[in-house]
Amino acid sequence: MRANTQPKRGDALLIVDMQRDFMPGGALPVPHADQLVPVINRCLRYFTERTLPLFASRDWHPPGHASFAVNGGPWPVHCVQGSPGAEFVSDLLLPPGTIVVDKGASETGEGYSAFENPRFLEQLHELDVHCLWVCGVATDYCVRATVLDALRHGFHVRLLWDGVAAVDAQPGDGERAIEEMMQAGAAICTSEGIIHA
Ligand code: VGL
Ligand code: ZN
Repeated sequence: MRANTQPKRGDALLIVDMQRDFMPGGALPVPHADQLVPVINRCLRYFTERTLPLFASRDWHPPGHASFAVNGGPWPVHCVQGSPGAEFVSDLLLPPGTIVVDKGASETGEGYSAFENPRFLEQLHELDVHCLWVCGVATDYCVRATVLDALRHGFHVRLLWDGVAAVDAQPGDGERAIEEMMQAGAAICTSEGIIHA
């Protein structure tokens, strides 16, 4: 099941939505999301040392976002633009060159996929990226939507199995999302596989 090869030229790391509101105690907590931080930091260091591109997506909603329960949507208010909950987790060691991809920034649209921001695809092309290594939250929402879009756009995807966490609103949602991403062509790998191979 594992497909570990080392990140190389043409590869980039994408960290999905590692923001305070998605951590335990936040507005829309993803169980165990805080435990991803050391894993993702190790990946960040690996990519940084090899000067490979780093992207960090950010859920970045206006107060009137359609996904909020107060506006008729499924979620509590979370990741409101400029609010403390929308900040990246402070112990995530994002280097200055990290490219931030905001999504969900208009009132309509679900805002799950980083490809909803058209700049993301342009930047991937500009930097000659062909393969995305993906980690972050949530496996069953933004990670899933972003990975499926990346595959549709023709990118290779390596999902960092130990670098993602799921909401699991229904038990098994995260596992089913991983299965779906694999069926669509994503390879599953681990941070251990990158660092110790
Ligand atoms: C997300 C639900 C609502 C995510 C964002 O980052 O997976 N999930 N907004
Ligand atoms: Zn959201």
